[in-house]
Amino acid sequence: MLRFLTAGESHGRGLVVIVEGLPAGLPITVAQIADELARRRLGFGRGPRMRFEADEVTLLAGVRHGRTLGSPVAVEIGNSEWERGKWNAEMDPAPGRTEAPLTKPRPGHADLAGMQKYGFDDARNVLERASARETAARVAAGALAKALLAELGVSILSHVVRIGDAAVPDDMAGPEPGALERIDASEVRCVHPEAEAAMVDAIKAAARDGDSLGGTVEVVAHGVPVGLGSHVHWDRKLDGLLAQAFMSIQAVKAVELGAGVALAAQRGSVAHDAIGWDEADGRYVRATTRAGGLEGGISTGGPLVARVSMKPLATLNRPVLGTVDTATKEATVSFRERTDVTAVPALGVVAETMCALVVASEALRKFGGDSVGELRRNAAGFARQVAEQAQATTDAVDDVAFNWDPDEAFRA
Ligand code: EPS
Repeated sequence: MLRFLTAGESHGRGLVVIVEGLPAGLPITVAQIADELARRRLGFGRGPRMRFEADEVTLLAGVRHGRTLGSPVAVEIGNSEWERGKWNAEMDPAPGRTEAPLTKPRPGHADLAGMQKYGFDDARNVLERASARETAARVAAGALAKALLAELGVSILSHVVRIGDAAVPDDMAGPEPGALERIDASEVRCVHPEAEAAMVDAIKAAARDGDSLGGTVEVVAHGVPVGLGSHVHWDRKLDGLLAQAFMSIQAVKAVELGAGVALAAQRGSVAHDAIGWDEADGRYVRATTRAGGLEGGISTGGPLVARVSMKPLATLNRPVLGTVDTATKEATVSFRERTDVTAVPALGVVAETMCALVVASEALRKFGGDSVGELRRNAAGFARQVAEQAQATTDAVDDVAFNWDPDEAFRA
């Protein structure tokens, strides 16, 4: 199991993440973490902050001479503006008060519900933590999870399939393993050139209007071993764990696994992934990924495929959303803040992160091990067991426990 905790406010001194459960011996460098953080800042449509925010990374604990020690890994990410003194007074931890409380909560943000829940009269006390800045800390943790998964031959990528009303064709094939560089080279992280151009146009149009756009990313994990997650209990199902993790990302409103929603409209005879036997490789195969690589909450060994959708950001450059000033109760429009037109390209990187953290955690639960070598040995041993089981032919069907005979069942 892998656990992680983040702390930090958007305009505070910085963010911290502690990751517990990583085995010893995993190669980790600051550059690896910084590269992932830089990917998260990519994307046409992001606001001014992403241009100057440098994501200053410090490995505080848990790594020595480039390898994990098996102890908790702590990473600090400094906020550039703190260094420049811009927010030091406003976000000072020392006793004091603000001269400019935010009292015009944005509909769609955590502002008002958070003020009510915590008894605040300043929305900043809520928004500083609700901000998607927190995802930088998650992405640092995700870089560690990805490094662990690489040891098991698992790679995770994402690409943008929709921004506003601009989308890739429904039947577009998902990108192959190793396509990440090509995806990141696109300014909206979209691999379909026409859709990419339409997305850029949509962002420009929304920017002109001071508006914001939501969208959808697809996350694909290649090389996930069969057998992660379990059908035996609700909180062990890998599909449920992934859905929770994706839904926890700021502004996400929908998660779809495999063909998801479309399956609801289809007949059972065409909605599933038929199982075949590959004689040459001696393994079971599926030509389709309608189930998203998950059956009964267990990974099937095929690619994991998920789509994650976010709503348009609630902070607008031209505030038009109706709200109430909580100090005067007068009708007004929500406060204006520096913001992004869209963060959908960054959502892909954050969704990769959450997928990596969940899959790495489940891989550690199944294979265990205190060192990377032990983990790899255990995973290889299980892969061998699965291959041997697949090869073994059943001598006498009657001897197989729990064998379900459809003829028998329908006669009853
Ligand atoms: C955000 C508002 C903007 C975004 C921010 C999320 O921040 P600021 O108000 O400082 O310009 O840039 O995203 C990040 C800081 C980030 O690192 O992703 C919000 O209101 O959630």
